[in-house]
Amino acid sequence: MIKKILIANRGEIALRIVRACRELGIKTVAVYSQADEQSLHVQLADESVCIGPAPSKDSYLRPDRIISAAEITNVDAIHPGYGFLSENARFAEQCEAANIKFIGPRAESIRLMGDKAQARRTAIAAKVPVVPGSDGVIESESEALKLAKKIGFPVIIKATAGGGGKGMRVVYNAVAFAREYDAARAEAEKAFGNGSVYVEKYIEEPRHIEFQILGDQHGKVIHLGERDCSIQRRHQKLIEEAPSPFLTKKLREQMGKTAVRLAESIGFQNAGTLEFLVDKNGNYYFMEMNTRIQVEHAITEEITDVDLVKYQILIASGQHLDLEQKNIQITRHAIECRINAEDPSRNFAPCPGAISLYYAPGGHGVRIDSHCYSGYSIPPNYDSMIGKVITYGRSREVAMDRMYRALSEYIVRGVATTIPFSRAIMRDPVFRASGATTRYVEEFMGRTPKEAWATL
Ligand code: MV4
Repeated sequence: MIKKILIANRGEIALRIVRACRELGIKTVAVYSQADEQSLHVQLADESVCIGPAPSKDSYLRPDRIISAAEITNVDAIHPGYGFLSENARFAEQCEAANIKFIGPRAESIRLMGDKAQARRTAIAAKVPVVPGSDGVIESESEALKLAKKIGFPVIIKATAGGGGKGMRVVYNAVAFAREYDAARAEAEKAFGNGSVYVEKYIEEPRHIEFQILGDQHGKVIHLGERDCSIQRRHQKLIEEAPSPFLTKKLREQMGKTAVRLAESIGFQNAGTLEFLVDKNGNYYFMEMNTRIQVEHAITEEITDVDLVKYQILIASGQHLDLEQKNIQITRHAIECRINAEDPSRNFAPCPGAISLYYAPGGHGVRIDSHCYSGYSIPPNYDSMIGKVITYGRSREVAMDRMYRALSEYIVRGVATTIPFSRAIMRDPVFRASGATTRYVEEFMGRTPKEAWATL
């Protein structure tokens, strides 16, 4: 049994993990950088260890320091949260080598899914639909162009080591191809130290729909429905909801089965997410798999009443998954708005600094996952998320109206936030009619001046 866990993360997810541990009767150890001495996760954990100076590369990204902290405090397991070392296969191996459980998938699964071209091949082998494209890495520009002509323009060039849209280029015709191919390679080389790319048919205005899965160490895999994450800006998700207003019951069942089949085919253990693009005709294509708990996991928890972080811990301790697919019922609708210290009217520029006054909303159907409080200072070294507002209810309409109400009572003074932006979207007729594709934010900003937000 796991008795004590080190949380290799910060911010709201560190708190989220402390909460799951408390309910399971497990002791917690927080690690923190010098910039995070005042953080709530340090206050709320049973013990804490400083692991270095503010920059992530000298603290939260240092496997050696984290494992030393784990050894000193004698923990049984490490929970990596999201970001930082959560999808670092080497770190997972180092934990196991130090006889500390890594709360996540086996290193082999992390490595496999971390390579996008290999993930694609694995999907094809499991008869999971993928976007038409290359079978693996492309070695030369002429080979790439030949393939682009075969699958038909527009095409998208992607970095094998990619993620977050880096090293990605959309190409509309053969004339532009050479330039974009070189640009994608150079960008990938710079960002990941790996310039290899592959080519796919470009799906225009898709929806981003992802399935949550849980797999135990005994071969059982279930899914917990989908999340619609189409509302993004520059590959940063801003608003997510579950279930997707776009999926039919039939499509949901089909995609869920597909997600489980792919996870089973690699013997996947713990919590994971399979991302799909869905086109306007309801064709779906596997994109990539995230082998960690995600920021937006809470909306799945609220529609299924399954505590995903608790299950991550129970699975890592070797327990059999006591959930059956047929008992996973979705009876509610949930929406999440990520609230960032960013100024939407200044191109979403980050605004770190001191929060002079903080008051979080509450009431029926509202969940706040945040590490902030009055007097807390947001360090400039990490992401700018202040917290997540999750609202839920018996219909999408109720969840949207509740979100509008909750955002109206959220007080964050001292820094600019995305609260007014998210609030305006809750009243936007296009969003309310569930018409959001991945181009939505750009389109919304183009037709809605900031002065109009408060009057929507
Ligand atoms: C695509 C695509 C269209 N066609 N692939 C963006 C990040 C990475 N996870 C995959 N991405 C895309 N891949 C094909 N073949 C469009 C995107 C895309 C996107 C996907 C999900 C959410 C927002 C997006 C915004 C721009 C592009």
